[in-house]
Amino acid sequence: MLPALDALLRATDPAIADLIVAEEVRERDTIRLIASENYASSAVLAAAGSVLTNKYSEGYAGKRYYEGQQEIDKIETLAIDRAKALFGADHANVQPYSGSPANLAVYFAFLKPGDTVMGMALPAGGHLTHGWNVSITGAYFRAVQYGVRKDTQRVDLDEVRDLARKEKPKLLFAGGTAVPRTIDFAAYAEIAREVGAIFVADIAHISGLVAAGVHPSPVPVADVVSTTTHKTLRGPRGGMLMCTAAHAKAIDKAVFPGLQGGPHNHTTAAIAVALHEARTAEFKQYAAQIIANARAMAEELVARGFALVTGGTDNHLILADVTPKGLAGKPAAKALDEAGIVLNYNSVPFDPRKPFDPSGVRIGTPAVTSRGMKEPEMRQIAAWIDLVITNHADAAVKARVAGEVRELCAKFPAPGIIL
Ligand code: DSN
Repeated sequence: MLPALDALLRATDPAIADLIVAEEVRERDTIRLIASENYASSAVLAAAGSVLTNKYSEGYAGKRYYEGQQEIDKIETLAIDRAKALFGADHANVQPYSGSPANLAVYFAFLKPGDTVMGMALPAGGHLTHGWNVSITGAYFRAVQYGVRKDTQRVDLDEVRDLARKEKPKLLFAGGTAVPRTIDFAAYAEIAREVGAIFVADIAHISGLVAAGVHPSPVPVADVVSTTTHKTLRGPRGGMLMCTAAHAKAIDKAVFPGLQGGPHNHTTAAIAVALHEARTAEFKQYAAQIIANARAMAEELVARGFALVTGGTDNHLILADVTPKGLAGKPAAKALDEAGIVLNYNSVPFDPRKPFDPSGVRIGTPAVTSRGMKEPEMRQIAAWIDLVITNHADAAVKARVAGEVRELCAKFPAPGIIL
């Protein structure tokens, strides 16, 4: 935190000030490989921590339910215009509080309870809000789930088409949280068109890659595109919906007043800043490097005997079955955390183990790439992962790796961390 801000906070609440600094130290001194996390820039953090948090503004620019919107209208309009320009969308709504509310608004815009939604099953790499049974989307709607093929561990679009023809969903979701391969949005769009479904591309994980042109964009083919703003896009925690002009009214009405009250204006401003940053040549290089880094890490892990889902990656994430290394995903993640390498345990497709104690770990490169790390560092990190998993019970090995991790981190300053 900036020293002046730290002093202000500390004077009122030293307990929280200490905890924030401790978290900053953790983010500075560890290798963060959680595929959905990143380092927001100081500019994004400044907007997110501003007086905009004070303002209520239910409604949309020019049509609000509270006065005093002179600056808020301009901020939200700027964010919308930047989203439309960056992604080439007809319409953007920047008010969803995050990805799950954004997706819920899509349901509210197009479905009635009991209608059919089709999405990728969570254990195959989908998201809770794509109709998984424990989510409201699986409880209040009739959810049909597709998975991946056992032999390739990839989505079989012929199977998706057959299921869609049989089940006639009103909404078809593509995307997920553990999909290491390029998503063929055009093929999903064709299936949705054939069965009369609204096609929703959830690009939460890959929106930075899409914005930079290093992953095909669903915008030309999807009815609705849903995203978070804090993953590869590197903005604040938030959500965004983009859609064709034909669906603009339904989407806006579903977000407000359908699902949410006042938008979080500090977040809207920070999203606008992130969208501004994402237009730069530097960001395009960053996005390309995320993928180059993931590939380098995947190659090194394969060489070291890890079983990667689909055999590798096309994007920012790797899903590795660690059981061939003699350990399950959860103890592997815990041992790595002790060694300063932070990731999450994750189910792999057809996992014989339970979701709370699965076979795999998920590894993402967005955050380490934001620090400027490149292929040699990825190979080093893969070597540490191997060493720690192989010696997971050895406290000395974990302590030694944690020290080496700190030394590496010191050479690659993290955006937004001021200590
Ligand atoms: N929790 C996010 C992730 O880690 O992928 C998805 O919502």
